[in-house]
Amino acid sequence: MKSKTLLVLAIAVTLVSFTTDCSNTQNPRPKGFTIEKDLLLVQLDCKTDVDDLHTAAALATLVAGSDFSRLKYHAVAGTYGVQEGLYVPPNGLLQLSFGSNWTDAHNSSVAAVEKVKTIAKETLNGQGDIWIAEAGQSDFTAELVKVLQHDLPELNTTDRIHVVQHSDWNEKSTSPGDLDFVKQNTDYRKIPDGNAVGNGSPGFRDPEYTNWQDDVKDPKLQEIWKYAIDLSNKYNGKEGRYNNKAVSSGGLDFSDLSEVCAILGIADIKDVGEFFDRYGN
Ligand SMILES: [Ca+2]
Ligand SMILES: [Ca+2]
Repeated sequence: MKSKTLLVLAIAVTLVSFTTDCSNTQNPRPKGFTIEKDLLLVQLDCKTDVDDLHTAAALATLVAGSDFSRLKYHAVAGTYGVQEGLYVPPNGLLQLSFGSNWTDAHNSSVAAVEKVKTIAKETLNGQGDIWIAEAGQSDFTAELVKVLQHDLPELNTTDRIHVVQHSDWNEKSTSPGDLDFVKQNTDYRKIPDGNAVGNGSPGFRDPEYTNWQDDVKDPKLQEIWKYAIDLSNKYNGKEGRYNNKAVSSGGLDFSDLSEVCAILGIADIKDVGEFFDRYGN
């Protein structure tokens, strides 16, 4: 009896280690962001939801802290897809938040693809990877990947270009061909929606979070948040644009920052309050 039990145990142990081995070879640990050499691209559609403005302010807050002082990042505005409706011009806010470290794809998508391509190639040539937080749709990403493939035919884009998306709506508002292309040609990662708390992504939409002034002490960041909130109030629900209820009730919505958090390994942040507790300055 005893030896039978031992035999069963031995077989079980062998089976378990065999399965573990298999899963290790079939599903290697997904790549993570390497701050020394990788580049973060934050691509804001700004059409027609104003929440990208809050996302820009939250990104400025994050990079102002010491944790990410070495982060190489670049913001792109106007990376929308096929959705109808009016644009929310973020230029003044992005200038204030990032200086010249952003590109305007609304003004000229072709020129923007060329400019971001040059920035991306610098990272790729230095053996770094590109990480794209899609605050909007994937049309711009598709164009960017195509020009990189043209310039760097040896580049394995599914290994070196990572795309993070949190929104079904953003996917549905991408040109279907472009979405397929990006899914096939990049390391495409879909994460839970950052508009809700407790689903595995930080929940960064909070209609009741009106006391941000208490949590942002740095004068420059205060100026950025005030600008972002004033600008979002100016455009929210106007001339057919989406009416973001979190914004109209005086709260905050930087749901798209959930993707940046996934990329930077800080997706354990629970909500808006915890974000400001950690990075409010
Ligand atoms: Ca957006
Ligand atoms: Ca949102």
